[in-house]
Formats: sequence, C-alpha cells, structure tokens
Amino acid sequence: MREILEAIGKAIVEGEEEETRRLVEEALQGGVDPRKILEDAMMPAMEDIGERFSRGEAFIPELIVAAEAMQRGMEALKPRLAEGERGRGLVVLGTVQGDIHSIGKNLVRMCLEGAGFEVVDIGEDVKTERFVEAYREHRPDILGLSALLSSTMQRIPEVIEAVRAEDSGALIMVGGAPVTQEFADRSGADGYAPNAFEAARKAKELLG
Ligand code: B12
Repeated sequence: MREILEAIGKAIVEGEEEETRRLVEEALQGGVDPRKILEDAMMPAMEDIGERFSRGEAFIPELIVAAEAMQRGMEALKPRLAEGERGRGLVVLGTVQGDIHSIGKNLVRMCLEGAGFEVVDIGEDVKTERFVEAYREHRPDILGLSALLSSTMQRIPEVIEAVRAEDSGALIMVGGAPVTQEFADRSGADGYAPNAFEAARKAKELLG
C-alpha cells in the first residue's frame, strides 16, 4: 500500500493529472480507505509543493499543475466520499474575496456531502456582499468560509459581521490553512475545523 500512496503523491507533485486519477482509482479498487489516500498521499503532496514554493524551488506553474492533478484525483475520490445519508441540513460554502484557492473548500464540500449535508458552493473570490446575498437567498443552516492567505483571512470577521447584521443567529464555520481556533473565536465564528473530515464532524455538532 505504501508504494501506491507514494506514487499518488509523486504524480501530484509532478502535475500528472491522468496518472493521479488512474492511481487513485487503482488504490480504491485495491481496497485502500479514501481517507487514507487523502491524508497520507494527496494532502502531504500539496504541502510538499507548497514548501518547495516557499523555498523558491517551485514556481506558480508547478503549483497550478499540481493543483490540477490534485483536483483530478479528488474527482476519483468523490463518489466514495459522497456516499451516505442525506438531509442533515444545508451549507453555503465559499472562499473569501481576493482568494482563489479552491481545493480545500472543494474537499470540505465533498466531506460535508458525504456526511449527508446539501452544499451550495458559491465559489472562490466571493465578495462579502455576495455572501450576504447567498445567505439571504438560501437561508442555510450553516455558512462556511474558507481562506488560504493570511491577507484574505482578514475578510472572515468582515463577512461574519455582515451576515450577522442580516441574521443575528446565523451559524458560521471557518477554515483554511492560516486559520486557527483562536482566530475563529476572535472573529466570532461558531465553529472551526483544521481539515475536511473535522469540518463534517463540526457541522453535525453545530446542528446538534
Ligand atoms: C495549490 C496552491 C495554489 C494554487 C491554487 C489552485 C486552486 N485551484 O486551489 C494557485 C497556484 C492558484 C495558488 C496561488 C497563490 N498562492 Co497558493 N498555495 C497552494 C498550496 C500549494 C496548496 C493549497 C491546497 O490546496 N492545499 C490542500 C488543501 C487540501 O488544504 P487546505 O486548502 O488547507 O484545506 C484544508 C483545511 O484548511 C480545511 N479548510 C479549508 N477551507 C475550509 C473551510 C471551512 C469552513 C472549514 C471548516 C475547513 C476548511 O479543510 C481543507 C481540507 O482538509 C499552498 C501551500 C499549503 N501548504 O497550503 C499555497 C499557499 C496557500 N499559497 C500561497 C501564496 C502566497 C499564493 C499566491 C499569493 C502566490 C503568488 N505570488 O501569486 C497566489 C494567491 C492567489 C489568490 N489570490 O488566491 C501561500 C500563502 C501564504 C500565506 N500564509 O498567506 C501558501 C501557503 C504557499 C507558501 N508556502 O507560501 N496557490
């Protein structure tokens, strides 16, 4: 099993989209737990490419192709993560303004769907007013905000304040690599989770 997980990580880092998808399917067929594929192969690969980028050893084009390979692998995982019960509640999910990172949000969506939530994904680079509009339109049980940059995470308290002006009882969950429990608390969020699996657990907990 270690070989195939390593091969998946390598395919992502090298941006091999088709190979990533094929290997993820092969691992699933071989009985490897989808959560293990995500946590032990796919996520570490994204961290690896991120660290190389920080050290100046990888550049934006490499980040983009790795992200595309990651997304392709996620397509193969989706049916397995999304199977299960339905009707737990509605979540509106988006990445804040100025931030185009989508992978983490998409994974949170898949895990929430897998846990039985209906998810309206309003995309990336979502303006604060658009969050308020989407809240008004869908009246979700939970609003989820994602931010991957230390600059854009500053939008989180702004969105929370604007949405609470619309509905003081709105339940809001936040996450993304730079976001911490402490930041979430300071921003007035109801919930924080460090990864997609915990996000689904937290959402269930928030709705009792
Ligand atoms: C892929 C990537 C990109 C891709 C994104 C493609 C895409 N479609 O998403 C591209 C190339 C576009 C990109 C661009 C940039 N990036 Co970038 N990127 C990354 C990288 C390598 C991986 C991110 C990722 O997908 N991780 C994998 C997923 C699974 O993890 P995740 O996103 O953290 O999500 C999990 C949790 O955080 C949580 N979660 C996420 N959202 C939510 C929401 C809720 C409600 C909850 C509960 C939980 C939750 O659950 C998720 C799943 O488990 C990271 C490095 C890293 N280590 O994070 C840098 C990184 C985030 N990027 C960085 C930077 C600087 C940039 C750029 C500014 C680069 C530039 N000079 O142009 C631009 C900014 C573009 C913009 N305006 O948004 C920095 C951010 C530094 C900082 N702290 O601000 C990082 C950390 C790289 C680095 N080490 O310097 N990037």
